[in-house]
Amino acid sequence: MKASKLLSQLEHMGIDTVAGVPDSTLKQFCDGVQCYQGGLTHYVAVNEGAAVGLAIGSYLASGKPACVYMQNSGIGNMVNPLASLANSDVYGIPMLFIIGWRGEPGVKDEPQHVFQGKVTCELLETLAVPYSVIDRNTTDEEMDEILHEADKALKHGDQFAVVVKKGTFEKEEPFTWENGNRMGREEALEHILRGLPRDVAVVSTTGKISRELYEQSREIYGNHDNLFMTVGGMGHASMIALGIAGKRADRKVVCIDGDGAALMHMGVLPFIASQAPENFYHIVINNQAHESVGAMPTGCRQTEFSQIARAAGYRQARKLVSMEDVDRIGEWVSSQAGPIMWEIPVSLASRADLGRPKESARENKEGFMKFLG
Ligand SMILES: Cc1ncc(C[n+]2csc(CCOP(=O)(O)OP(=O)(O)O)c2C)c(N)n1
Repeated sequence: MKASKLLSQLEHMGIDTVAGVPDSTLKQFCDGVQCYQGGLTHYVAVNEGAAVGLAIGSYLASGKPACVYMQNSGIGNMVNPLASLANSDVYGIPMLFIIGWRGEPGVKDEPQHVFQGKVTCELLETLAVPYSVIDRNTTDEEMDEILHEADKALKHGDQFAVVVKKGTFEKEEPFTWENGNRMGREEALEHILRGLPRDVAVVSTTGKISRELYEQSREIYGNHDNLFMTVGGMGHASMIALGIAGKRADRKVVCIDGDGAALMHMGVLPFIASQAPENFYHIVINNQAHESVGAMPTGCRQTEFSQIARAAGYRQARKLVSMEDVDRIGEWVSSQAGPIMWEIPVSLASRADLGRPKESARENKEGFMKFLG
């Protein structure tokens, strides 16, 4: 199936807005939205609940339903505005969901996708969202039939979901862009790890940042026991780090976040500042993109995380643009009290042969808890 064709079919159904958070299963769809020449308004939202909010507002203003796309892990973020606002027992706001299905039962996937994948269809049923599942064998006629059903639901003020299996969308012209930064992300992470004292606990965000830190930790330290990888729960790494820092005043805790993840639940920044944990350090690796799932730009490329952290009340916040400064992070962690944020602008590159954690998530949890002692 071609994303460009689906998008023009959506437009013919009267949909005028597309909002969502990118996903690797939907990479071609996301590229298609970026390159689409038609009349759709597109927002890359900060989280999936925000995308539902945009869809509601857009409908109120135009009377036209919106399409909301996401990875199935984003269903959790959208439940509240869907169940408490859009559902037909409340306002009855029509919208069409395009949901990438990671962790489909029977298909090997990473641990964070297994349970979410198992309950994806049940969750939609519980949320009273009728759905159809599509894959690479779905024919044009079948898709027309699905969109006909979707159209009926939308006309009725209801929602409808299309659940998309891996490999459904054909490769088309990919959307490419540059952010203008020169420092490589993995190189910056390597330099951070080399500089940090060995007893520092590191909590890393969802996506390739964790995978790169995993490989670099094993390379540099010979193990990765100091690393807790927030493999799912995107946007929650800093609260996990704060939870550790609050319990363990004897440990310094460094959260290594992504810009997309930091944007997802940004209210945590003033919260961290108000807790004022002296042993907490926050590094935001900023490539202005959701690089891990296909490098789609975030909807807020202009964001200066260090300025926001300063305004939120962090003790210090700085943007580090040279590797010499990145090399000093370890020294600053040792000598200066947190909360401190360092924002590091990096390029969009990543390694094609980047590995994934070899141990189970539980084994990694146990290794980390043993490290904390
Ligand atoms: C709630 C939720 N929505 C979407 C995803 C899919 N996802 C995994 S990593 C990622 C991108 C993370 O972007 P960023 O934090 O900027 O890090 P980068 O990949 O650019 O290094 C996305 C969108 C997810 N895991 N969870």
